[in-house]
Amino acid sequence: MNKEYKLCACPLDCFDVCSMRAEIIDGKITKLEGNKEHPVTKGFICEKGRKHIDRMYSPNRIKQPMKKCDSGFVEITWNEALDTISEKLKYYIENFGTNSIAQYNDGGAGGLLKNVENLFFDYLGDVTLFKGSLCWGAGIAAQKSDFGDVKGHAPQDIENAKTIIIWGRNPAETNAHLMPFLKKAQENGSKMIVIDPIRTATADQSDWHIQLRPNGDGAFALAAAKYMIDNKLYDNAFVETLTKGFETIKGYIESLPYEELLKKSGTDAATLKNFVECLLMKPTTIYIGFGLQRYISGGAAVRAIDMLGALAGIIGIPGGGVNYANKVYGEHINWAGVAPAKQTNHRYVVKPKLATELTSINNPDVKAIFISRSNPAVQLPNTKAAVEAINKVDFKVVLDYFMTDTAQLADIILPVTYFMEETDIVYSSMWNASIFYNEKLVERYHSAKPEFEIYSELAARMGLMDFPQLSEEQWISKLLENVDILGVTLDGLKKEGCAVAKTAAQIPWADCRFKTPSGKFEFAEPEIFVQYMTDSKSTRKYYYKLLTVHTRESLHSQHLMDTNKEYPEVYISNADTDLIDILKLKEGELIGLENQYGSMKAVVSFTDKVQKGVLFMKEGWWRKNGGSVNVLTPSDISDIGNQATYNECYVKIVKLGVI
Ligand SMILES: Nc1nc2c(c(=O)[nH]1)N[C@H]1C(S)=C(S)[C@@H](COP(=O)(O)OP(=O)(O)OC[C@H]3O[C@@H](n4cnc5c(=O)[nH]c(N)nc54)[C@H](O)[C@@H]3O)O[C@H]1N2
Ligand SMILES: Nc1nc2c(c(=O)[nH]1)N[C@H]1C(S)=C(S)[C@@H](COP(=O)(O)OP(=O)(O)OC[C@H]3O[C@@H](n4cnc5c(=O)[nH]c(N)nc54)[C@H](O)[C@@H]3O)O[C@H]1N2
Ligand code: SF4
Ligand SMILES: [Mo]
Repeated sequence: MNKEYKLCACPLDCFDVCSMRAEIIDGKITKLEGNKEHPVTKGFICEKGRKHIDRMYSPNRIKQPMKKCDSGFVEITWNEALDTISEKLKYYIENFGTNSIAQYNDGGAGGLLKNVENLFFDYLGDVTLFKGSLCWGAGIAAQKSDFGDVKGHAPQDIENAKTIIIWGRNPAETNAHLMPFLKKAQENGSKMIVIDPIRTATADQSDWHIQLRPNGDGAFALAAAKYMIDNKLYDNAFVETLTKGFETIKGYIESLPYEELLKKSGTDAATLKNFVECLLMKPTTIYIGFGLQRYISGGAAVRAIDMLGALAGIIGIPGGGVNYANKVYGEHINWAGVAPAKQTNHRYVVKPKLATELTSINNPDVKAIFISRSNPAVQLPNTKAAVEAINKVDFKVVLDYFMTDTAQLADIILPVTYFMEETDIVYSSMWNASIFYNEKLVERYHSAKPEFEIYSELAARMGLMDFPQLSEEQWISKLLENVDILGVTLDGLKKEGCAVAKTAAQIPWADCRFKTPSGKFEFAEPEIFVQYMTDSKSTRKYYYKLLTVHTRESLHSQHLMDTNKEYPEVYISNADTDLIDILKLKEGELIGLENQYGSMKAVVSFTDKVQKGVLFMKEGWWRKNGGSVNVLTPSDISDIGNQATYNECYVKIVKLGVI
């Protein structure tokens, strides 16, 4: 028996990106556990991490490329699959131009070499790509406007904070390794406040849960700013020397009536006063999540919170910061060194609007679409229309491990390798500055191939002579050529398995050199906040507000594949007495949810975690299990950043079987 241990990292689209230790017996992974030596993830992995073994060895994985025929999918050889794809591409390009080819992907796996697929399309020419975000776009655009970039404090720095504000974020479910840092800070006397319309598992661990109305955050932050300005409580030194645009925003905020702001946020004057007092118990750190920016005014909400950070003078100090995400490595990857000589000029469809825009772009129409590292048939908003739009495309290629709802739409499915079957670099955390060398640990499953190999073979078939034909080791060393600036070397990574960027700012903006055009923190112009002052009810047709949240059981749709429940739960406030007294809804009852985008069935679960009129559901349910909640969500975008607005969702509750 040959037994060995190797390090690897979990590449799921999760804040944590855990360092793991794999036990390998006779070439088979027998156990995955946390690497105790890692400074952030410290030896603990979640259930999804442990499930990697089952998923990698699952008999349900796709073994061979598959082609859709009248009778369903049939297995074909790689040669047949790649020949068919290249012939189709050549035909479409010749007859309709390169713009008729579209590429859609997302964060389904965090490997560096996964992105070689993007390069293929750059070499192909001016194709159709997707811009905007299902995830974090409004907040990213907001922080770029205010600070010039998106930087987070090192995870450990939270322990320096006296006050911790977790705003629209639910780390107990989505960022498990933030929780021990929070707990330690609380044990040392820090006060933790959670602002969320749902009393989440994180709120349960807080010292104070402020339950705002959904989308009440911008108004609440403006009210807090007004309170600080009116009472001259703001950090004058910071504002005077390090900010731009204060006088204009001050005049606007002074003109806003408290009553209206408090009404819109669903809170009261005492809460506001108490909140500002806590905010000023410095150092204070704010952690913003992604739920609160999935609204039309999502960018404005984040800009209002950034503004509070500036007014409170908590920027650039230990235990401070307005943390949204942490972009460390991306800009240092040497894509320029492998890019095609000719600059490409792609055509873009706004990703959250795929449902309505994919079919409306023409000259040329999209004839072929490649979908990878994503499950848009479940995860895109307005999925009924999105699936129809994807179905209208002549030729669809999906790269995945499993027969997902999206793979079902494909004409050809290409099976990809699991991360333990390939060598790659992983640095996909949106929170900590870790980077990992993931060595190939086991043989590939049947005929599965890594993306870089698939696209290298396609490039050769397409006659893209300049496309770099490199081995995975060569790709990695080429792409990491410039990361030594972060104190990381490939040799060191190979030896140690992981590293943390040394020069990545532990305390962002401590040097007071913001990356905005003015070099200062830039307050938003009043116009961006005006939407809080206009009544959005006119566009609202249905009464119940439906929020969707991420859940610890699954990374989006991935781990809900094997759920044996027939329908998802919808959580309904037990303060909604009309539903109980008049509609006679009962716990466990199957009901219908409906709006202008679609309808679905869900099982009633009453809860005291939300206020009257607010429902919530977990995202990621497959169609075979009654999903996806996205049949009900709008394909609109936020004010800035082209962000999907999943939480702008109102529904009607339908009692089934009753007319
Ligand atoms: N286990 C697990 N972990 C994950 C993921 C997963 O699917 N599963 N997904 C990963 C990804 S891709 C992402 S983007 C992150 C997301 O991480 P989070 O941002 O932590 O999670 P979300 O569930 O998107 O939203 C966070 C909270 O926003 C709240 N919210 C909704 N509307 C409002 C509002 O108007 N105001 C306020 N204040 N709060 C509001 C929701 O109630 C929810 O509790 O998690 C990552 N981690
Ligand atoms: N209603 C609602 N909808 C949401 C959200 C919400 O809060 N509410 N959240 C949104 C957010 S934040 C995000 S980030 C998106 C996520 O949207 P997606 O990224 O589309 O979601 P996943 O379900 O993670 O799908 C990833 C797919 O990639 C596959 N995969 C994994 N590894 C690899 C690989 O190495 N190569 C290839 N080719 N495929 C691989 C998996 O098997 C899986 O099918 O969903 C969004 N959708
Ligand atoms: S899903 Fe997140 S918490 Fe779980 S093992 Fe992977 S990185 Fe760690
Ligand atoms: Mo996300």
